[in-house]
Parts: sequence; C-alpha cells; structure tokens
Amino acid sequence: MDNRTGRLLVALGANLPIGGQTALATLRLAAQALVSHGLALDFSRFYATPCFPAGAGPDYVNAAAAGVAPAGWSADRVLAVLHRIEHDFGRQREQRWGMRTLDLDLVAFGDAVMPDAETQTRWRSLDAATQASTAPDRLILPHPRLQDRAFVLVPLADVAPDWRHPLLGLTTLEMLAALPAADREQVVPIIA
Ligand code: PH2
Ligand code: MG
Ligand code: MG
Repeated sequence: MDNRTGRLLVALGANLPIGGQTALATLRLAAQALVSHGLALDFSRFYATPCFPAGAGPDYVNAAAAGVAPAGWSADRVLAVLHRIEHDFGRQREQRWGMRTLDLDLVAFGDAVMPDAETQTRWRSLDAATQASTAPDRLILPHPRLQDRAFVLVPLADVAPDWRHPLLGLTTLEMLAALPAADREQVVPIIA
C-alpha cells in the first residue's frame, strides 16, 4: 500500500450486536460487502479495543482495509458506498461517538488532502472538548483523528505500515510509535 492516487484506507468498527449477530460477525460481513461493491481491499486482523471515550459503551471490534477503488472513482463516491453499507447494517447516524452497529470511515484516499490543507489542519488540531462536540459536515481527508487512535493505527499497520500522511509526513508505523505504549497494548487481536 503506497500513496498512489485511487489507493484507499478504510477503518472498520462496531460495538453493538445487530439482530443477534455479534459485532465481530458484522465486521466480517461488512468486509465482504466492501469487496462486493467493487473495492479491491486487503483486510487487517480483527481487534478488540476499549471504547473511546472510556466508559461510553461496550468494547469495539476494529479492523482496517487498504486497496484500490475502481478507476475514476472519487473519494465521495467511495464514501457513498461506505454509508450505504453502514445503512444496510442498521447504523442510525445520530449521536457523536455514540454506540454503533457498524462504522466505516474513509481514512485516506491516496495523497488527497480534503477540502484543503488549512481546513484539514484545523480539524486535526482541535482541542479535546471541541472534538467531542463538533463533527464536520463534509469529508475531511486524511481522517482528522487518525494519528491519535491506536484502534485505527494498530489495524492499519497490518495492511499499510508504510503509507505516509501527506501533511504530517509520518508513516503509519511512525504515527503508531508516537502513541503511548499503553494505548497500543489495549488493542488486542481476536483469535477466531
Ligand atoms: N469509534 C468511535 C468512537 N469510539 N472507540 C473504539 N475503541 N473504536 C472505534 O472505532 C471508535 C471508538 C467513533 O467512530
Ligand atoms: Mg464514521
Ligand atoms: Mg469512526
């Protein structure tokens, strides 16, 4: 996985069962759905991760995927597919950082910086309180919280260790190494 245009990174997460199906089962089915919608992706292992913020809900299952979209697809077209699959798995979009049956986040699209470097940097640099209370109303790339989250970076290191953040200049492995060890150690592969 490198930074070529059209290469994409996706983060997958779930922390609620749906219709008697576990979050892990949902994530496995969502992985298949991404591929059947035309995205050629490699998937990381699946991980058990503590809910962020701590205590806000059950533990999550997280994974990541890296690969390519069909030729000519825009980031917004990929995002529409992610939203479609979330909807198919019962996701109701309402509460900020609320519990969810399925969350599919577009983390990066090649070297794309959207909508522009200044806006991405502003969202990336928000203080914790503002992060918790505001959500962007359009696609920001790379995902503004990517560099902060072990539950994104640990799975991403399975499939895109050398991807380089176009604004920070750091690879996945370098961003991961910059996190507290305790954050990394709480992201545990599920052997199943
Ligand atoms: N996603 C969130 C909020 N909190 N915590 C974990 N462990 N994993 C997630 O994917 C996650 C979260 C918002 O999308
Ligand atoms: Mg999301
Ligand atoms: Mg998310």
